[in-house]
Amino acid sequence: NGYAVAVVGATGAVGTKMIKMLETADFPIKEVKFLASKRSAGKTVSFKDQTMTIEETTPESFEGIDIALFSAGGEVSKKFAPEAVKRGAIVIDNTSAYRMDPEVPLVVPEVNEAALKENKGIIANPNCSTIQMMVALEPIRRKFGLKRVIVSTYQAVSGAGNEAVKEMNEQAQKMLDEESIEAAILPVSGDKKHFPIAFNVLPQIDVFAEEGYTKEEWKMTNETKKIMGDPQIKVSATCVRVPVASGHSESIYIEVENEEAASVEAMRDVLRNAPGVVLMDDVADQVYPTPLEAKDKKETFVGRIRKDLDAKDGYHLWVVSDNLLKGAAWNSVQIAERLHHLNMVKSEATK
Ligand code: A2P
Ligand code: 11C
Repeated sequence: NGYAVAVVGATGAVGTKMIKMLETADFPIKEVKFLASKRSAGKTVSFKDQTMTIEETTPESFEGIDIALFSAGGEVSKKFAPEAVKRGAIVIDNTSAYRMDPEVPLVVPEVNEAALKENKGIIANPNCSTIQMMVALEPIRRKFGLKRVIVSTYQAVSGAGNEAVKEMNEQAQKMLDEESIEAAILPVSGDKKHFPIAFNVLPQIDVFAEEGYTKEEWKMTNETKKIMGDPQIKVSATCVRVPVASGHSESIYIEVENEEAASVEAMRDVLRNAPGVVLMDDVADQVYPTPLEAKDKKETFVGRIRKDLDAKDGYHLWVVSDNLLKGAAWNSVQIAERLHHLNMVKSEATK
């Protein structure tokens, strides 16, 4: 008894973490299927105490699957997610393929779990940098109202995939050895130019789009409005890649609606009791979150809460989370857990 679960992109940076998160998921699993491209077919991965063989993704891969987790790029999701839905699976998609589709809920369970009920077979997992910002800001929005967000990110290289992390490590070693280095992937594999990330900082994540903002920056703007259900919230982002393997950090400036009720202490109280948040904020004792400390943790860590020096309604926060976990694999598996508890996964008996 239990669900048949497929992971598409099982060899990738996020897919391997999805497999890890499934090992401790709180729903019953009767079968797992780990899918990737033809290149990986035949490779093995371990799941609990079993050795599993990776298979090539085809439409038929989804026969009998109840839950399909996708993280193999938008094109793969566009091609195969409808095939999975057609065969009765519920799809949780970690790519940007369906996020802004009005028919597809975009869900962070701590924020808008109720939106799951509107799904038509596909549920989208937001972008990693958006997710951790939502976990930290939703409790503040509920208590004090939120007018405006200005965010600068310090994003880890694993957000661009395993190959990008390999590129950073090789560049770092070569620079230490005083050898010449090459860049072939970052900032974006598809763009014309590439720059080294080792011992560097790149103010470009994804390609440039309207108004001089990158697609990653537009995701933070548009996804925030959709997840919080408020098109009026003003959000501008500057997304920056830093030479960190995992863990995204964000410096967030907010303006609240109810400035009389808000204070640094009131904000700390709200965040101390907020789901998925760990408050680490005591500068007298140098307590604040860093990406190394957030690694392999499911929570979003918040510190450095302080009032703006000029704006009466303005506050600054520092927010850190493991981009591969809450930013991707854990949020996806958490959605699956919620679907199970809400009785929303069709299993063999109910299809
Ligand atoms: P593969 O290893 O076979 O190329 P990352 O985000 O770390 O770059 O990983 C991308 C993931 O997407 C990998 O698991 C990769 O598998 C998978 N992938 C890439 N192209 C396809 C495809 N055409 N069909 C299925 N999976 C794919
Ligand atoms: C990064 N946020 O850090 C990106 C990765 O839309 O799912 C995730 C891209 C996405 O590069």
